[in-house]
Amino acid sequence: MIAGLALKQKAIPPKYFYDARGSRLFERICRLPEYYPTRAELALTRSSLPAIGRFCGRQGELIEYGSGSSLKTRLLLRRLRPARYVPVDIAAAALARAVARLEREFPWLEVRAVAGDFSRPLSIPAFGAGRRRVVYFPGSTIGNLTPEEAQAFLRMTRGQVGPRGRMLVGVDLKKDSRILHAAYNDAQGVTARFNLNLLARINRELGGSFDLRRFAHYAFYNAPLGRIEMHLVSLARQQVDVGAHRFAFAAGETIHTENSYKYSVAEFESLAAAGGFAARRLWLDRREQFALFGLGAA
Ligand code: AVJ
Repeated sequence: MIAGLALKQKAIPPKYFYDARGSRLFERICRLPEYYPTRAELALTRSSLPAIGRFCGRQGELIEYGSGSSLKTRLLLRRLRPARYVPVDIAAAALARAVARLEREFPWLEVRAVAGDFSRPLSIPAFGAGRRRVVYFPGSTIGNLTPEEAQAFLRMTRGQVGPRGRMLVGVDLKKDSRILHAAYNDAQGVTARFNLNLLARINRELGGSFDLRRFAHYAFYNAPLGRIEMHLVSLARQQVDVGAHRFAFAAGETIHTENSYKYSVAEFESLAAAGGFAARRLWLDRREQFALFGLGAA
């Protein structure tokens, strides 16, 4: 985190959004009228569940990059009845809560949680040789990675699932920039609080002296790069201490806190191919705002 604040373009990786307060704020974002991805993905998952079930098969191993707290996950668990479920999440608290709930709801399911950063190589213990491994990566969190990072990540996942394996990945599609802008600048200001919470977290955990009233949320669609960018703008010339480090901010200078890449179907299909996968299935919501790709070995 400190290293990012020392960069020419100050930056903090989005994984630091998800402390307990950040995770709660994100759950509120998912219910906002402007933030369509969660509802779109849930609707298409519901309506395509039989086809998704046929594509993935049953009694295999389901690995999810995310805590597994979502309704989508529970729909999949009921349909796929995996022999083992492995949720992987950096937010240990959210993960523990989700696992406790899943174990109550699915007493027949073996749950093996992994608290870790899925953008890094993960060692997931092998499970039943004959069983198919399915990786589930919902929510368009793949959008936090640059296309180069996403390609490397897909290649790593291809290695993990093997030639018989499958991957289900949720991808937010390119669309009218006004819809995208509104989704990251909601009228209630929840996304702004989610973004600013990063500074409160630094103050709490690293002894920072950020005055949140002197920073503002700023999110826009960068069309040439095909991504939403979130920033925190310094509203004045100021100095901030973080532990023994002092950082100077000019008025208008920003901290880059998140990228959320958007893809066309064709763009994501070629990214998947570069990662060693073939896009074998495609499920879209009614408004074609969000896609779930079913990937298999190329
Ligand atoms: C969880 C990364 C998919 O980029 O849309 C929501 C996070 N950031 N509002 C996204 C987020 C601002 C979200 N992902």
